[in-house]
Amino acid sequence: MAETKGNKPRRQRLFVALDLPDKIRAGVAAWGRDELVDPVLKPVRPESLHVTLVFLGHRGAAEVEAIADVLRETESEMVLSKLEDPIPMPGRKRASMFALPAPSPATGDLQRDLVARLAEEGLHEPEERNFWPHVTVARVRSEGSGSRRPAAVARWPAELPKSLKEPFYGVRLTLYRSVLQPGGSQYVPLAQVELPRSGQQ
Ligand code: 2AM
Repeated sequence: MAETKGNKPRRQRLFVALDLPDKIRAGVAAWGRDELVDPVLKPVRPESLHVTLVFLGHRGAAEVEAIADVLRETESEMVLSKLEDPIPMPGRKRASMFALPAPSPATGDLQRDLVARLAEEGLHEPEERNFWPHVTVARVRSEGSGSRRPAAVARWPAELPKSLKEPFYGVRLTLYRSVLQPGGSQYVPLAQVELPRSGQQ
């Protein structure tokens, strides 16, 4: 159950993300303006582009504070990452979203460390599936008339410019609250940690 109803405690939909540097976010947004143009696509807002590290689901206020504390105890340095060309998920046949894979051993290490520390505090149950770092850039609207099946995409997004495939550093961890809205979810930062440069902890 989400948000508030009657006297029920307010629960918030939470996730921890690695934020993209402004320059990368702006570059992906500019690419998206040219490429995420099929009318059945709903591009993710530029300010909402991120790599999800841990999806936490709906949590009460006390847990929000405890999760923020775990985040603040992160000892990782900034993590080297990179973006790859867009791919349809779960596959070409009936894509429900498009994502840019963001393969990075350092991001994987950071994700494992966060998951382990959250689990140790009883704040998260690790997922069975492997972590797949990616940036979701668009979701596909449903076919309509009550169907949940994604509509067919006629105009596929082309590859990224070379400049967007250069490695970059992920420099910030953010605990977000996701607020579901008709025009697309809005992500509200609740706690943030700047990751230090290598050798500057
Ligand atoms: P997605 O981009 O791959 O859809 C906010 O919704 C963020 O949490 C999104 O990045 C989304 O991933 C991720 N998310 C939503 N539901 C999730 C789930 N059940 N498991 C893992 N990640 C999820």
